[in-house]
Amino acid sequence: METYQSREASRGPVRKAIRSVILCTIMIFAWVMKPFRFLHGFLPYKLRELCRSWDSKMIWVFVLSGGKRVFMDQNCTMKLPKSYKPLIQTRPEWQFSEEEIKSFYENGFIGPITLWTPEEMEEIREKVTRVLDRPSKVYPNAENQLRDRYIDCPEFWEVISAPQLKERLAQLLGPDLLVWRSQIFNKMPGGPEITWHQASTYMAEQKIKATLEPRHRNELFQLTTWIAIDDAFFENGCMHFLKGTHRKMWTMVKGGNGYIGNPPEVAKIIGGYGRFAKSSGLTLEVPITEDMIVPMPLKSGQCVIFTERCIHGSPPNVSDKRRFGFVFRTIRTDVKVYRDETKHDVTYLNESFDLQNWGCALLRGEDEYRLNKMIQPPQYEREMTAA
Ligand SMILES: O=C(O)CCC(=O)C(=O)O
Ligand SMILES: [Fe+2]
Repeated sequence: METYQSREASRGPVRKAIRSVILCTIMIFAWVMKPFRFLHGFLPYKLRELCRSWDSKMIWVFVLSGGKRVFMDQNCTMKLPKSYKPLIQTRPEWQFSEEEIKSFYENGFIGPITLWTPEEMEEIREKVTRVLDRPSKVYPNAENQLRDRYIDCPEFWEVISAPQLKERLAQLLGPDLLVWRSQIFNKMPGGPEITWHQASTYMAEQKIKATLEPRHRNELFQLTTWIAIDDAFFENGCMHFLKGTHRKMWTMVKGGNGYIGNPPEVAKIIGGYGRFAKSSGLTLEVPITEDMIVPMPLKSGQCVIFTERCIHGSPPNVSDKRRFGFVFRTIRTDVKVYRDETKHDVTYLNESFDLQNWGCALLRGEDEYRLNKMIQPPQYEREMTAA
C-alpha cells in the first residue's frame, strides 16, 4: 500500500522540477527586463531588485544549470589599482610599503599586523568581554546580540578607532571611511567551523538585493578587519584564507561532494577530519589545492585586514581555549548601505534586523557623499563628580 511518505517522496522531485522551471522563467523575465530601467519602478519589489542586482552572467549560470548553480554573491572582479602607493601618508611605523600593498592585491589579505601589546590587551580583553553580558541596544529583539555593537559599546569604538588601525585601512581604501557593520565571533571550546565563503556586496544576505551599492563594483570599496582579542591558533579555530580567490566571485553547485570545496584529501591536510565540512548541500566550485590555503594564527592584539571577496573560513574549536575575534567592516564614503530598507532580512539566518538604531559611523576623513544614515560613535558615560 502506498504510504503518505512514499507519496511525498515521489512528489518531491516533481515539485522540485516545477519550482526550478518557475524560478528559471522568472530569471529569464528579469534578464529581458534588465535594460528597460524606466520600467523597473512598475515591477513588484523582488523582481525589481533582481533586475538591479543580478547581472546577465549570474542569471544565465542559474538558468542554464536548471537552477543548480548560483553565484556566492554579486558578480564582480577585482580591478588592480594604477599604483600600489599607499593612499595616505602616515607615521612611519604604520606605513605600508608598496610591496605590502601589492601583496594585499595578490593575496586578498594583509597580516598579521600588531596593534596592541599583551599588557594593553589585558585591559581591552576585560572591557570587551564584559560587553557580552549587556543586551544590545542596537537590535534589542534580535537573536543575534553580537552584531553591530560598535553602535552601542564605546569599548568597541575605542578599538576600531585606534589610529594605528584606521591609518592602515586608509592606506588601502582611501582617506574617507565609514564603519557599517561589526560582529563578535566568540568561538567557545567545541564551537563549530565557519565554512569557506566570500562576499562582495553582501547580496547573499537577501539573495536578490545587494546590501552594499558601490559606484564601481570592480574596485576595492570594502575591507574587513579581524582582531584577535584572544590568541587565535589552529586548534581554537583561527582564520584561514584561500589566497588569490578574491579576483572573481565563485559559484556553488547543489549537491556535489557535500563539502564546501574541500575534497577529503585537502580536508586531511588542514585538519584531518573534514574541517570546514558540510554546508547547506551546496558545494563551492573552487579547485582548492594545498598551496592556496593560508592559515592566519594571530596573537592577542594582532589583526588581519582582508577583502571579504577572498574566500575565508575557520575550523572548529577543538581546544579548551576561547577564540574571541572582533570584526568590523569599513567602506568608502561613496558606498550606499541598505538602500530603502527599514529592516534588513538575512534569509540564510532566518533573522531580521530592525534598522531604526543602525547607522554608519565616520571613522576617518569627511563624508562628502552623505549617502547613508549616520550615528554618533558611542562614548563612555562621564562619571558624575560630586560638586
Ligand atoms: O571568525 C571567523 O571565523 C569568521 C569571520 C568572518 O567570516 C568574517 O569576518 O567575515
Ligand atoms: Fe566572512
